[in-house]
Amino acid sequence: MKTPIRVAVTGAAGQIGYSLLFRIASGAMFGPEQPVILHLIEIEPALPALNGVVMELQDCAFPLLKGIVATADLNAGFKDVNWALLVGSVPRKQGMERKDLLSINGKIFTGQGKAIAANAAKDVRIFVVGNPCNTNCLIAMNNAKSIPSDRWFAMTMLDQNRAVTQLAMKAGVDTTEVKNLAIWGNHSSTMYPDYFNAKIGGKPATEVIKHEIWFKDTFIPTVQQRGAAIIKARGLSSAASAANAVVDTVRNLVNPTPAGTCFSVGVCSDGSYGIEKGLIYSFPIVSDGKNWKIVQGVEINEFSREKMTATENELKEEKAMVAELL
Ligand code: NAX
Repeated sequence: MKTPIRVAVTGAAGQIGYSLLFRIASGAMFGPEQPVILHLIEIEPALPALNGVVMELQDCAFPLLKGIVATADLNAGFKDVNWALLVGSVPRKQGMERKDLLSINGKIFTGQGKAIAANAAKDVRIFVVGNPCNTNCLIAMNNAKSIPSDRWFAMTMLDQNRAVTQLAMKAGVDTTEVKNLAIWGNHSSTMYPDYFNAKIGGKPATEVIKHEIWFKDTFIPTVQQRGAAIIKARGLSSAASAANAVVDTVRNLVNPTPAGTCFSVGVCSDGSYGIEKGLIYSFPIVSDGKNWKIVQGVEINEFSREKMTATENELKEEKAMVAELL
């Protein structure tokens, strides 16, 4: 049996946590041979609810689950962890400006960044889900300078999965036929699902779906507004699909990417495609199971460039709003 890896999840008593933890413990994230110890981190008032989640995890008798730490203490929570999945954050309330949300959540992520740097395992990788996830990731990364910048990630896989399904449904094919649908930029309504470079059954998506107006007027807005549509229908934000995207992202990072394909995740920009260095920006990525790189040479037409710049500008604005936390 392999040595267990330690996986911290913040906001563990929340909606996403309730779907995510059981999938990690079942082996869906790290595979059927990899035991795990879960570190569940919550704020003090949520500890009783978290205790209920712990009891349910125990009641699954998962063979791969070798221990549970449930705590509101960040030092204990991040002690020796190999992965930190930062899901918990404060949701936007009515009347709250984006700046207010950035500032409230920003303070959470300065503290968590520092605690991760002080306590986590040498190989720790950090994946931010709590919104605004790109900028929260930027804040945590800048408060944990001892951890290399290639270990920080922000989630755009839910956007990718949403986009893949929309293309598959329109083309009348299985989702497995859709490849290389990259999300560029911020996880917000400005993110850009790059249909020009997507393939359906090995052919350019724009050759299979010969309907330029559909891509611009239906596809992009549907993907960009999907989160809001789910809130409207369910009265709650996406949770199971978000947890699924967390599993997909980590699995994509810890396994070699199949040849000729890529996946989307927010990473620290190295200036590729002219995107400002240091921003947490979603690119098409490939992994060898240990290291990842940004796919180079993707064709960028005028329309794509305009969209990529718009979402980059939003990230620059967010960065400026939290400048004092960096
Ligand atoms: P919930 O409100 O159900 O749960 C959040 C949990 O975080 C709560 O239990 C709360 O007590 C806890 N929490 C708050 N502050 C904390 C702190 N400082 N330390 C530890 N825990 C803390 O939200 P849920 O639906 O689970 O969503 C969690 C986050 O994911 C939200 O910020 C949400 O906006 C974000 N999402 C991000 C997505 C993405 O694609 N990047 C998609 C889904 C989701 O909207």
